[in-house]
Amino acid sequence: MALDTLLLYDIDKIRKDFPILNERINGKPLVYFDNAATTQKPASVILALKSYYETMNANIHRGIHSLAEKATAEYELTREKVREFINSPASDLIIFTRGVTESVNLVAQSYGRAFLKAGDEVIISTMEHHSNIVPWQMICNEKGAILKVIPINDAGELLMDEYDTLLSSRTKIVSVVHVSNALGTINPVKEIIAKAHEVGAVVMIDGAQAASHSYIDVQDLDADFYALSGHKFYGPTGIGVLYGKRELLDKMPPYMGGGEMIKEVSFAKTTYNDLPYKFEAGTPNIADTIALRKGIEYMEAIGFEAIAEHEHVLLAHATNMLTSFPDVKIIGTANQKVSVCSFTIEGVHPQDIGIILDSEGIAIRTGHHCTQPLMDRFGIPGTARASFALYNTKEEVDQLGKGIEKVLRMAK
Ligand code: 7TS
Repeated sequence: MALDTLLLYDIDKIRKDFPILNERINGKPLVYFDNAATTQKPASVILALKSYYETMNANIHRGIHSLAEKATAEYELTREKVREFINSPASDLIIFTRGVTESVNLVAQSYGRAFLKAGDEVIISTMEHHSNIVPWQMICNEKGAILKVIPINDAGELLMDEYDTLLSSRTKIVSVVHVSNALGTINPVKEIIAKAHEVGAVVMIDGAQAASHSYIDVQDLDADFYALSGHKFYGPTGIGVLYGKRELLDKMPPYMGGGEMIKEVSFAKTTYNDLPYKFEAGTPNIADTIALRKGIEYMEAIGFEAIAEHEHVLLAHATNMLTSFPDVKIIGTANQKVSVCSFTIEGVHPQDIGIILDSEGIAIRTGHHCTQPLMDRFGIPGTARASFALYNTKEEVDQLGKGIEKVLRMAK
């Protein structure tokens, strides 16, 4: 057992829960440091997918036969689990989507199209993922609304004074990321929300990177909308969440039309279904939704405090290791950050770093991380990014250090 994690949890036992960690890449044991892109899945999640198709595959909310009832009950159990996970006041405020991308598009296309007018303002930040930029550009262009951007400092922290000056009675929507995927910065979203509410704006939070590191409390934050991607917190791909306040979701028109989202259809008129089904047109992603519950339960069984502490040990160790190389520069040095280390190496293209590390079995992400405006802010084309999860070890971070030594030998 790794010494530093002894007090937190049995890391060797945890690693056995993730079958993929036994893989060898280019003849070396896999060191998976691309967790901000997607986390690996515990066996319980994989088993839930398999057993859904083997024992209960049926379309939900429709049949009265036993299989359909079983599948529907399991699907709705995940909604209740997500409700508990983010402390939503009710489970019908949990809408299943494909992920954060779809959740942001849903709010922009439904709320934005219905309520934005020419001259209104939407505020985002410099560190947004493209999925929290482009949907707002699209609806602002359509409506003649204006997109404003909160700047950041060199550490990768939002300039809150500048945010104050951007806010006005013209601000209708603020949409910001809770935790930056490229920098690791944890943003003061509670304060951002409170300030937006003072001018009467609604706030959407992109929680894609927050959910794997901590409990989320949408009521404490007072978030109007909160978006999640299941695959980033140990669940399957293709299933995400949009939480919204009831008074907002009630007055929003549907995003997509079709089966499931209606009460009654005639050629003259359609009446829409109640929440959350009004926003869940068509056959949903049943298997992945059911398996998502197992991912949340997995994190709960370990405990969020233990996970956060473990990841902080890794972050501190990696930060020390990276700063020991004079040619390595960490991009993103916020006071409050999660276990994401973005870095550049003087004179080496990030892609070459990724290729050389891959030859050592180490999986990291290189490039702009779907945050091109953020990369422009730092005047770089991209970074190499190592992001750590609950199953990573200090020994693996040491291997990254050896990999970087190899990069410096080969590419310089
Ligand atoms: N927002 C943030 C902060 C993200 O990190 C991502 C995905 C998304 C939104 C989009 O999530 P999706 O599930 O809808 O695709 N981020 C990354 C990443 O950092 N590397 O690959 C995907």
